[in-house]
Amino acid sequence: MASFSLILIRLSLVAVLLTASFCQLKAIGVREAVDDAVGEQREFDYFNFALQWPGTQCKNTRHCCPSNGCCRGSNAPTEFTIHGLWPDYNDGTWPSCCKKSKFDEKEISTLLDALEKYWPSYRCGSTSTCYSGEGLFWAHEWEKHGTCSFPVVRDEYSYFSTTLNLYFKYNVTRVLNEAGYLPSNTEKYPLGGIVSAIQNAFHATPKLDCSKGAVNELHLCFYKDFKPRDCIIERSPENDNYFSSSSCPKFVSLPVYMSSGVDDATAAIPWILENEPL
Ligand code: U2P
Repeated sequence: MASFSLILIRLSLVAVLLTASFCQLKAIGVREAVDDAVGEQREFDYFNFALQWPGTQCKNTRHCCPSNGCCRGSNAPTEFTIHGLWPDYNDGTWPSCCKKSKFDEKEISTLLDALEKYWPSYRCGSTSTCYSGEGLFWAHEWEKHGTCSFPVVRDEYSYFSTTLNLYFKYNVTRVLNEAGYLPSNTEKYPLGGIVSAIQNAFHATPKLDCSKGAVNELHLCFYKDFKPRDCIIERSPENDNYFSSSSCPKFVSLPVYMSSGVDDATAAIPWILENEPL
């Protein structure tokens, strides 16, 4: 009888030990699955190429520093510049911070001149990144969006060179200028006319965003093979249920860039604020 009880106790001990190790294994498995889920978001559906209009971006510049594109005086941008190439989903959402790939400026050293000119930041200070803490505007765009453009764009260099190539191939500023939409602080242009000019040139519908009636951003959209496609537009009754632009009225302005009065941004500027958030 005593030996029978001993066997029972031993069996229970083995059962307890087995259950404990099973639970431990399961816990590890769950943590790994969660980690995997963070790294592996569903593949994106299309590219949203976001361009910024400097005249609007620089209207409210209060802080200057060498890295702020608004503070370049006569060298400031006068054409649309790049905000980012964003892999998006058709349902209006987007993946972000997909692969743990820290931004490394050395990888794009040959592109830096072009990036300074065509992909400037319009803020002072650093911006949050997914993996490098605070960093450059480019670090933010690569880590948040670029890492999600896999498998079409596979590395940092390709992300920036592909985006620059798109920028040169689809020259939105030239199309608008040729259609008579020139930067002006007095004119208002029909939103429908601007959209039509882009549609005629690229055979796809862009999306515009405005700030206080001024064009702030213009987005072009592309299939994964970089053929133009329509952007996803939230239709609004104010715009005759036609051209979206969540934030644009029927008539919009394209403000002229106004220099912040600083020709040499490295000169003594009393209001440098390096940590202004994006
Ligand atoms: O539109 C406001 C901010 O939301 C982010 N955004 C918007 C649309 C989209 O398709 N993907 C996307 O990320 C942008 O954030 P950012 O890249 O500037 O961090 C945009 O500024």
